[in-house]
Amino acid sequence: MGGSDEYLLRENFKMIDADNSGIISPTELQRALGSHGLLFSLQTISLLIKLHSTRGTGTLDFSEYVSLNNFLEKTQSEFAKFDVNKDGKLGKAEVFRALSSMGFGECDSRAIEEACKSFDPSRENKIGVPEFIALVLFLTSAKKT
Ligand SMILES: [Ca+2]
Ligand SMILES: [Ca+2]
Repeated sequence: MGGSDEYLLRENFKMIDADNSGIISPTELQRALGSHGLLFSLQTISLLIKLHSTRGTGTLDFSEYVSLNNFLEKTQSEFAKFDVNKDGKLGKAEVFRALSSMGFGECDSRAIEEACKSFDPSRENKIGVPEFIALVLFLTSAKKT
């Protein structure tokens, strides 16, 4: 991570930490991601925090935020790489390819298919970025338990 990256991350952290408490709460994170078009339920936000918080407090300090930010950037860039027609959606085949490139290839394909279905709110066999992130989160937490 370069110096300017760290500066930017610190600025972002301060912006998200609306009440200046030095930590990011679930609602602060939900609001910040929502303003970037990433709308998540508080349940998904809690999972997102849980998987990146080493302190287990349900909140994020700066280093935990950096780890969460890396996860979001990596997941979004994988999404973009596999969204060949750039419509902001991944079809089922593209989701499978993206997931296996992210190391979920060994997951049971039926389990992935079921998960795809449950993260496909419009039932058109396509998911957008927030659903894809939620799906990766779900698979990551399933892998850990
Ligand atoms: Ca705060
Ligand atoms: Ca697409």
